[in-house]
Amino acid sequence: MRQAGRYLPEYRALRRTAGGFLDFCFNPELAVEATLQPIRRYEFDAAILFSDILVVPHALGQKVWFEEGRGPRLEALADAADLDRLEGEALVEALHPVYTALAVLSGCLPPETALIGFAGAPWTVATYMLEGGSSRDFACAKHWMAERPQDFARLMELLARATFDHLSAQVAAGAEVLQIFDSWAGALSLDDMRRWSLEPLSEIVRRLKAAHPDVPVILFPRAAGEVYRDFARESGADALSLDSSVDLMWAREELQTRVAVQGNLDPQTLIAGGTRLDDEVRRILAALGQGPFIFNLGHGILPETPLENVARLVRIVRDTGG
Ligand code: 1CP
Repeated sequence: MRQAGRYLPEYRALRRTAGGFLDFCFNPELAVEATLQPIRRYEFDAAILFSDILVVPHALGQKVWFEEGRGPRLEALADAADLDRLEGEALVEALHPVYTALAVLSGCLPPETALIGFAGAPWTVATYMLEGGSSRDFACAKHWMAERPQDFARLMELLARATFDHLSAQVAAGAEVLQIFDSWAGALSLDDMRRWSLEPLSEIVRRLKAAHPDVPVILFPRAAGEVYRDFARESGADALSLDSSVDLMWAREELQTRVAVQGNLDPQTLIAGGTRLDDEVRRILAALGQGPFIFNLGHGILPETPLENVARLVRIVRDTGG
């Protein structure tokens, strides 16, 4: 999940020099440095590009900014006229600093460290565009889905194309693996999850596989519950990222027989540390370590995570998992 984040003192120092968060994301030199910081400290097996899922709405022409302590803010889309103003054609041009950062990274990371590019899934990005920021109930997004189905479908199509274009350009710039975050998949009913998370993501994977057959794609339909099984069967993804609620034995039988799985340590357990952390890591490795598996957290690392617990985690995984 998020590696650089706010738990590293060197990240917080860099962040102070960067100005606004989007200026940070669009400054290739700083984005490269933020990507490399956790790799230098912990020698993880993979580096995830420092960027954000909300660079896409920004590149489409929506106003996006980040407020200290409040997270992302957007000028929410109000009607079809706002949709008409979004500009999909200029996306890749607008995001070229992101691709510059990837090109630099692919030249300077050690060959054994995989470089992961990413994007938000259409549904998750749409929630921010329609709500104007984070949300607890997704009332505006669900209102569009139910009351203005044609406009909603048009937005989702625009985002599916934008997601594909952005990911494809990341591969051209040097990304070796792609991950798509559907962080709010779990807010949908099971039917809507299939329609608005699984379907668009499967179509994006199909197009990515046609364009870049050798680039593995990881999907993270967070809190998708039993729909994870449909993702394993139908999405065409190489790997699924599991949130912390997914049962390990169920994942082994229903998912890992078809795709690689990634996850799913609870970020709170990493904060707790000690033998509780050791036991939980060993439990995850015992359940999933025999099949195709990427050790990871079940969601983003929290800012208050003690640095020594991360070092401890890496040590146990390497000692236990080989
Ligand atoms: O570790 C890294 O820094 C990797 C880059 C990365 C990634 C993969 C960032 C940097 N953000 C993301 C993905 C992301 N961004 C997701 C999907 C994964 C997830 O569920 O966490 C989402 C939903 C966002 C949107 C976003 N951006 C939020 C979440 C708000 C909410 O609704 O809960 C926040 C707080 C941001 C800002 C952000 N993005 C990244 C960082 C390091 C930060 C913190 C900014 C800071 O320095 O203050």
